[in-house]
Amino acid sequence: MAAAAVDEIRASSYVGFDSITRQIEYKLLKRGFQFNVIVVGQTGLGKSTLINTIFASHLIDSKGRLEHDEPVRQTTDIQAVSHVIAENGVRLRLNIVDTPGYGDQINNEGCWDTIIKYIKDQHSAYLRKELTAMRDKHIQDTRIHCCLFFINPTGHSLRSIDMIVMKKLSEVVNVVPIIAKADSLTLEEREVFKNNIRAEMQYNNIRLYPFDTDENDPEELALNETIRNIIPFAVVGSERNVIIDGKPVRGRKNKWGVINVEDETHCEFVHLRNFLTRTHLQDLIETTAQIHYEAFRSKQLLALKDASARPAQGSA
Ligand SMILES: Nc1nc2c(ncn2[C@@H]2O[C@H](COP(=O)(O)OP(=O)(O)OP(=O)(O)O)[C@@H](O)[C@H]2O)c(=O)[nH]1
Ligand SMILES: [Mg+2]
Repeated sequence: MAAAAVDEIRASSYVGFDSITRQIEYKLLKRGFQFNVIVVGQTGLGKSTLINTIFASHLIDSKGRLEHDEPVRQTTDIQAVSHVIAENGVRLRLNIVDTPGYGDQINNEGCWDTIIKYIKDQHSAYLRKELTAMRDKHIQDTRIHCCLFFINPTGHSLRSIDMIVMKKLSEVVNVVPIIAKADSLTLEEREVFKNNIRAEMQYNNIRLYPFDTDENDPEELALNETIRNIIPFAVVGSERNVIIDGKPVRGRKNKWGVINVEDETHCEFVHLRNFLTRTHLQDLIETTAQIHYEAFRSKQLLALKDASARPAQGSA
C-alpha cells in the first residue's frame, strides 16, 4: 500500500465498522426468511379458504393462478402449504399449516392434542438439531411463529371448548384470534362481539400476542396497542375471483351484492395480512424463539439433566 494512503487512513478516525449492517443485511438476504403460520378452529369456519385467500392476494396474476374449480374439501389431516414470496430482492418463504377442524364429535375431549403435539414436535426437532455435535450453521426453522385461531361468528360468546383450546395453544405459540366468516355479522354486531370476546379472554386469563416487554420502545408499544384494539380480526375468505371495476379480486358474490375481501370497509383481511407480513413478522419470529421455544428448551434440558442424574444417584 502506498505510504500516503496508509497515512491518510491513520489520520482519519473512521474505521468503517458501520458497514457491518450492510454485511448482515447481505447475509440475511442471501438466506431468505421463513415464516410459519398454523390455522386452528372448529370445522367449516373457512380455514382452508383463508389460506388460499392469503396466498392468492400475494400471487394473483393474469393467468388466474390459484383459482380452483372444485370447492374446498373438509381437511382431514395436518398439512402445510408453502410459497416463496419475493419483494425488492427479499425472499420470504411463507408456510401455512392447515389443520382439521374440531368440535363435531360427541366427545371433544383431547381434540386439540394432535395440534399441540405438532407445534411441540417442531420445537423438539429444532432442539435436536441444535444439540447435535456437528450442528448446521443455519438450522431450517419449522417452529410455528403464529397461530390464527378461528372463532365462530355467533355474535354471542365463545364456546367453552374454544376457551380450552385457546388457553392450551397460548402456552406454546403466539395466538391471534380471528372472527371467521365476518360477512355474517353487521358492523354493530361485529363490534359488540369483539368486545365480548376480549372481555371473556381477559376473564379467563388467556395471554394473547402481542406481548409488551421492557425492550419495546414507545413506538413499538403504540403499534402493539393499535393491534390489540383490532384483535380479533374480523375476516372474510374466498376461493373465487369476482370482477370489480374490471379487475379480478377475491370476493364473495351474493344476490344482494359483492364483498371484496381486500376492501377495508368490508372486512379486516388487509389488516390481518399487514399484521402478518408487514408490521409484526419479525416480532412474531423473535417472540417464538425467545419466549415459547426458550420455555420448551429449558424444560427439556432440565428433564434431560434430571434423567442423567438419576442412575448416578442409584449407583452411589
Ligand atoms: N360466508 C362465508 N363463507 C365462507 C367464508 N370462508 C369460507 N366459507 C365457506 O365455508 C365453507 C367451509 O370452508 P373451509 O375453508 O373448507 O373450512 P375449514 O375451516 O377448512 O373446514 P375444515 O377443513 O372442516 O376444518 C366453504 O363452503 C367456504 O366457501 C367466509 O368468509 N364467509
Ligand atoms: Mg379445512
